Parts: sequence; structure tokens; C-alpha cells
Amino acid sequence: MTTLTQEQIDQFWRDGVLTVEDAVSAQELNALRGVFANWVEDSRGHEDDYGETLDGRARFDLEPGHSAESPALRRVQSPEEISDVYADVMRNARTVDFVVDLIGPAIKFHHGKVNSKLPGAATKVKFHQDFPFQPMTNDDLITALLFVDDVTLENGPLEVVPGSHKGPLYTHWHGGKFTGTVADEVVEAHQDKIVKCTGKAGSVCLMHSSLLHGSAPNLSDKPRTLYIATYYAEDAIELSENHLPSTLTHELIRGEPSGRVRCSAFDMLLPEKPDDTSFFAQQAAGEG
Ligand SMILES: O=C(O)CCC(=O)C(=O)O
Repeated sequence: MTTLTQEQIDQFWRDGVLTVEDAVSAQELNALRGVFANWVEDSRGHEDDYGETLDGRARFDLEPGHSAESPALRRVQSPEEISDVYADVMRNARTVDFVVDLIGPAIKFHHGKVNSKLPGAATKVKFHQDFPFQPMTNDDLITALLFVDDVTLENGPLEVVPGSHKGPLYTHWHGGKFTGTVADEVVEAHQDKIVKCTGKAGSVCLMHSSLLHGSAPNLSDKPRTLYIATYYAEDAIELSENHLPSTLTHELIRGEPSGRVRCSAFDMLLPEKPDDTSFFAQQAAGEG
């Protein structure tokens, strides 16, 4: 028995992306929102990135231009480590059932983060694929982007290129630097295929790790908050240092350990971990 229908499962493998409503309960959604609202309030008291994660990098990432009056908290790294609400959703929400239907039965946790676009903040995400940031022996690796707010055409929705997970892995290295983006020509070549993923709060967008995606700034007066958790098949092993390590990394979320490793064939340059708080700085450093 699966939670997703066969049609939804087929759609995911065909398009590399699937949005499903009601991935969390109303209670879970309210709790996620409440915790995040407190983090935004706290951010008003800071001028620079702050907090600390397992590898010493900051936990709370502020968009340039952030101020007490106009907070622009754009990222909370590994929220599950500091919030039972986020840890519980990561382990137990319906999202987990969906991911099990796609790459289960046994799945592990790779990393988690909140990406936020507060009204007035310029936060954008340049087009990239996730796999080149986090190569594993096989690509059964799913990014689950949970809509903590309603996501509309105006508030900076995720933009994806359906089917691109079946295409090449593009280089994210430019001018000798890992910029965490694909070349402008790659985006231009796919321009007419870009689809915006909108939906009501509580929906989840499940994305294959090789799918081309990005997102534009929030042009509305409503926030756009995503809780993003990445899961992988238990028989995949990481090939580079985890770029967002936490005490929960590699936790077995469902199923049993198999003692096996499965490999798929691919060829790519290894990524570089950001020195700064997150990939937002890597992407910005690659500009110009
Ligand atoms: O926040 C977004 O719109 C996209 C998130 C994303 O692609 C990422 O954080 O890797």
C-alpha cells in the first residue's frame, strides 16, 4: 500500500518533480510557523549571521540589507537540531511516507534547512541541481520542500525544469570556483520550459536531486517560507563531505539497514563546501 497514487509516482519519475497537498497536519503547520516567527523576531537583534552549527558555521543566515526594522532572515541551517517541532516533522510528517513510496522502503536523512523570503528581502536562488552539491553513490536522493506559507506566483515560488533530471549533470564550477550555479547559457536554453511550483501552505514539492531549479525574489507583501528536508535511499553512501552536517545527518528515518551499497554511473567535479554560512554566499560570490 502506498500513500501516493501510481499516477503521482509515475509523474515524479517522468517530471522529476511532484507537488502534493496536505503533507503536514494543520497543527504541525501552525507549530512550524510559530517557531519560525520567533526566529525572525530574534534576528532583529543581529547585524551579522549568528548561531553555530556542527561544523562551526553560522546557523542563521541574513540577507545583505537585513535590519531590525526590516528583517531579512533568509536561511536557518539544520532547524531540526534546535527545534523539536522541526525534528518531529522531518521524522514523522506525511512527507516521509511520500518519500518512502518513491525511494524506500529504507531512507535516511541528509540535511535540513529553512529557506525564507521575507517581504522586501531580495533573496533569490540561482538555477542549480542539488546532486552536484551532494554526490552519492546513487541518485535516489529527494529534496522535500514544504510550503510553510502559501506559495504564489508573486512571492518567489520554486521554479523547475520538468524532465531535466534525465539530462546531464551540469558543472557548477566557473572560473575555477564552485559557484553553486549552472552557467547562464544552461538557464537560457531551458527558459521556455520553466514551471513555477505554487500551492497552499502544507503542500510539499518533492524534487529529484538532478532537477534544474531556482527561484526569484519575493515581490509581494506576504512571506514565503519553505522547510526543506533532503532524504536518500539507505543504500546510497556520500561521496563528498556533507555541506550541512548536523547531529541528525545519516539518521535512518524508515526501514532497516541493508548493509549494501548501490551505485549508478555518473561523472562530475566534486563540490566545494561553502566557507560562509550557506550556498547563498557561494552563489553571490560567483556573480560578475
Ligand atoms: O528556496 C528556494 O526557492 C529554493 C531552495 C533551493 O534550491 C536550495 O536551497 O537548494
